[in-house]
Amino acid sequence: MKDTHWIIGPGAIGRLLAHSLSPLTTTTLIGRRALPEQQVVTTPEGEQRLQRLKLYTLEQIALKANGLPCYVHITAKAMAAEAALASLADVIPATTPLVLWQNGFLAQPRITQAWPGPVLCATTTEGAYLTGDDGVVHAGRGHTFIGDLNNQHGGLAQTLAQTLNQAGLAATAVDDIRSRLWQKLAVNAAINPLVALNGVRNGELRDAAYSGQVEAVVKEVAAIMLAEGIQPPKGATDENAWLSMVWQVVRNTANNKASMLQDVAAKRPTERGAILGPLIERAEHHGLSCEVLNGLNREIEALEARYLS
Ligand code: KPL
Repeated sequence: MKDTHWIIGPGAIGRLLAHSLSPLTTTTLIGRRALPEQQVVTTPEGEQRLQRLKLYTLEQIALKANGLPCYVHITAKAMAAEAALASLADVIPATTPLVLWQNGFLAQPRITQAWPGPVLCATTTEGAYLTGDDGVVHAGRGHTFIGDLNNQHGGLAQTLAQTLNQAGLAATAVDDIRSRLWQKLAVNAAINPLVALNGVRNGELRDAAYSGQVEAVVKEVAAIMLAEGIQPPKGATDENAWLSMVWQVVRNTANNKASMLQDVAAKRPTERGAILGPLIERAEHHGLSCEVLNGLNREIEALEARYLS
């Protein structure tokens, strides 16, 4: 029997997953509003593929779903992940494996603690963006790491990684997903708020006007990571390792409009609560200075208030 995957959150990663998994699994993409079933994915090589996806709204899924899912992928944004799960909680058994695809470190520990079934977390460098209600561009191939915060579901993570690999999305099951989520969060904290506040692409952070601010954020982040026992990917523990990792991502993504900049431009709530929130909370817990992070959080909050109110 084919695996059954439900994906809740038809954003860029949700649709990329649906396009990739649909040919080899029974996949349903679930959103709040109806979307056209004919969907186009543009591959990193520029080829356009038309595919009929199974798309349901939250109201339809309870009535129309034929069988229960083997996995529920939650690809809604960090602030919406718990609400997305709550909207399915009466439809799926509480033993259903979940896969959380959020940035930051907010939804993951909360859902891991609250959900009785297995909760896998995924962190991905796949690049994708939407081009409207019926299109997603797979802008760059990346890699996805999968694991659970308590290292209890290694076999399940392996099985899912195998399925993703077969679907054309490179994936590896890991036993250090917590560190990997924090490492990504550290990079996001150094890049996203500054580019969102200044309306610049990632590469512009190298300009003299911003580079000092990047360094000031990384200084606070590095101290928090040290206190939390999170090492930068290359294994060093000094501040320079975090800084060089951030500059490397800035270089690699120089032309990107970071997700927080895109959120601000589209007048959507940002992921500041999932990115800056856990860092500030941990800094306060360890009695560390987080003036710069707090300042950025307040500025983004004020910016959001101008368009959300
Ligand atoms: O993950 C990203 C994002 O945009 O959220 C970075 C690494 C900053 C690349 O743009």
